[in-house]
Amino acid sequence: MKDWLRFSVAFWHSIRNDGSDPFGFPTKRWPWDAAPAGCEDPPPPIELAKRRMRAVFELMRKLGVDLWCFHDRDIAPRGDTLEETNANLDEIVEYAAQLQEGTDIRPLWGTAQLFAEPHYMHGAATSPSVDVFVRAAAQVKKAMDATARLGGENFNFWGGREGYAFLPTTELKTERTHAAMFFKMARDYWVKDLKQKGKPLLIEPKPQEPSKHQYDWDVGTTAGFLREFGLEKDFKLNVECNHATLAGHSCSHEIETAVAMDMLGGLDANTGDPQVGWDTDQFMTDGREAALVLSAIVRSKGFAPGGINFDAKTRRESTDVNDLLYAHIGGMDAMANGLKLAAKLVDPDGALERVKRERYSSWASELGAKIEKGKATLKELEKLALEADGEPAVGSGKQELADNIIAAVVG
Ligand code: XLS
Ligand code: NI
Ligand code: NI
Repeated sequence: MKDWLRFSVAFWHSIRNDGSDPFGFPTKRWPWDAAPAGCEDPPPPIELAKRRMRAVFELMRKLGVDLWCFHDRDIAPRGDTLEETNANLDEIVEYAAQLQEGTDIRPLWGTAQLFAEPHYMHGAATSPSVDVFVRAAAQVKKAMDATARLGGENFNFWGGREGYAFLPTTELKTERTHAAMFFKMARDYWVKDLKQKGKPLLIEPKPQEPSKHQYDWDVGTTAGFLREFGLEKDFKLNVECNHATLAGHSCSHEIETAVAMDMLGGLDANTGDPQVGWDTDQFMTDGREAALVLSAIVRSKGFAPGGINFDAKTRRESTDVNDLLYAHIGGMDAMANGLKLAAKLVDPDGALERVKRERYSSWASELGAKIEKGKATLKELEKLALEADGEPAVGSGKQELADNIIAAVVG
């Protein structure tokens, strides 16, 4: 199970989530953010950053999880200049490297936070300002250095503002091309300069939020984009369940699509709320959802060196530090149960696979193989159709039977 369920803790949701939302102030006061006992003033930002780093390592130790994910800006404080910001990041990365020493802990992935600063308001790689593009490139280079230094298994791109807020003033073709050039430079740096070949770069599709439209809308769109610009060999996709539902898909749909295109690189395991229209990033606890998500992953034989990142947060009203433990334990249990059920669902001798095989059984013929190999012609098939008696043979979809089989396994 450990090999299949390569869990990762998200630094931003676990350590930096203060419970604030667009309508409310912070609700959570974490012990690692408070001033130490007997001390009025909070410690200087770099010391606070180290306390937070110790806190995430303590959380990982307690959970028995040895992978973590971070944005450059959640782990280290900004300075007054880019140089100072970089120096802060270097100091924290070295500190994290020390904490990692002698353990199996390493990042599943690092990423650059290219969406929070005011200068990224129009986007980063897709900003109309070339100066902003340059700043974003510098930030990605540094975040890649940090990820490689810590032995990260992947580097992820999630571009919350890489899209548009207002189409009439947007040069869509220009912006998409700029994004592709940005990814090319990042790929070259990761593969050639940092020699990280074999550690896939990831793109995490999301349809919108915070931008009105993101160019990497969903798996299919992003895979098409990568192929359009010849980037499909070096990038894989990090599917996030809540992003799938925002795009009008199920999480299993996104995983199955990525698997079909041989592009599954990882999972941001979370779930949304059917009554709330945004990325609520809740821990996935629904057994059926977990089983279907895991079946898609098992069918694809897993995704190492990718993993399952808990890109999920405790709710605004959950203010105890123990809630973080309950949340991760629940999330891990749901995945573990899901894996057991998935093993039954995908069993080649199991009832569901039998239904599936039966649906496609007519293709297990000489003619089927010929068509699949691209060796048949329309003329030849027309001749066959004219020769055939009556209507073409087509069987029942057996969906009710399949529903019952799934219900019997998943409960
Ligand atoms: C936001 C994304 C983000 C990425 C990392 O919706 O899920 O958390 O995973 O930037
Ligand atoms: Ni995510
Ligand atoms: Ni998200």
